[in-house]
Amino acid sequence: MAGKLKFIHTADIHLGSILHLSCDPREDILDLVNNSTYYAFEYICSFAIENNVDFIIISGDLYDKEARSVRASKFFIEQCERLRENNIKVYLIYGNHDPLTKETDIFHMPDNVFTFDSNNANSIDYFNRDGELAARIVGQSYKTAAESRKMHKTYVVPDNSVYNIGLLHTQLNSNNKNYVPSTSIELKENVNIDYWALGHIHKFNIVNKDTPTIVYPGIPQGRDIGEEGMGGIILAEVEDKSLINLQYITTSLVVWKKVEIKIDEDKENIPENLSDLEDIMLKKAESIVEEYNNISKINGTIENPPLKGFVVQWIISGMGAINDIIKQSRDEIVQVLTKSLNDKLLNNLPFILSDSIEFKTSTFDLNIDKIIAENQIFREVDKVVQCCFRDDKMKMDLLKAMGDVYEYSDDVENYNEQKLQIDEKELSEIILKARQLAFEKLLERGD
Ligand SMILES: [Mn+2]
Repeated sequence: MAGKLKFIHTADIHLGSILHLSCDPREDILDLVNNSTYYAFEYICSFAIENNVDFIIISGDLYDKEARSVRASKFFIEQCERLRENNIKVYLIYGNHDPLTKETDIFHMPDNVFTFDSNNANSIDYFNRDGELAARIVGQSYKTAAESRKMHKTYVVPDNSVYNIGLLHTQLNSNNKNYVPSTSIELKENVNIDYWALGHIHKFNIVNKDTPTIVYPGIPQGRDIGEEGMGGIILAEVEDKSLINLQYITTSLVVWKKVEIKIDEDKENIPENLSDLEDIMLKKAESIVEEYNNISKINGTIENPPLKGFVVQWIISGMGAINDIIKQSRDEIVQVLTKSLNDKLLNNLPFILSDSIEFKTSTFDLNIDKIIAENQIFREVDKVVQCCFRDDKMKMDLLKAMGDVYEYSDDVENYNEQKLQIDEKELSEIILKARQLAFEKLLERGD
């Protein structure tokens, strides 16, 4: 039936990038660290075949680097061959991480793969398996890593007699002009487009539910703690030119998770030593797995979700006497505790990999507002802290004092790989942590 259509919308696969762990991973986990982005894409293709979709659209950043690796290119082609055997087409634009600078590919692309040009926007007709015109796909690739062209304004389709899909790698509704600046209003102005398949933002987001549907699928496999949570793709179904189903399908093999434990939250169970603390962490790990099992039961449509495990970054905070133990040998405790947790949790399915443990505990009840109000010395320290927040020059001096390894940046896409990035939020956290440390030291002195 001409009016029926089923497709997958994905983006930001970043083939070839590895998982950026803080720890040295155990050998049996190395394969996942190096290959999860590949496995996630392989899963997407298997899912497409099992669900008999018409086509897959990829809205940019298929590859991680401008210099596409030979291995990633070969892998992509092999997967597309599988799709070809199953009569599934692939429509693809390139983004800021894999711009189309040269018009040549390293290998021959199979004939079921359609790549959009970087000079002009093009519209491609999709004919379904009965040979009927069933959709049009319009798109344009990046030519360079930064693109200020408002490509979407040149997306033209002849009419709205079929379902029209626009592929756009864009930073929507933002002041940043480097990534095809667009607004929801501009997208809606193109009345012939029914579905805007966006890419670039690595988080799943339905920007507009009604027509036109505007969606970011997010990254299928997160690569660091900044890409926390279950990554996935969109499965869309269309009947008689209207979207009848839009489903988020999780595709991550490894899920990143920040977990905070407040040691003074459960007053009956404040840990007295490291064994107590480890017990609390183990219980928490159990609840992560339980929560996941419950979710997959609810969404139980997929038989074999690819998830293998979680990478957890622990934050231990709150007040308790255990802080005296922690203070004395923080680094050694992190090492011993991490190893012990990994020995117990890394062999399970899904596994829990404890990647890092950060202690933010204190011995005293640091009611900071109260201390500042009551004591002149603390007030003076806080004045300096407040200056750091207000005075940009002081802030930058502070950053300089922390060492050359850091660089201030709030653009996650466009950074110097030689340096560690610090944004406003992290810098504020460091300043507040410094204040806490100073207060603790002062309180230790007693008077
Ligand atoms: Mn991306």
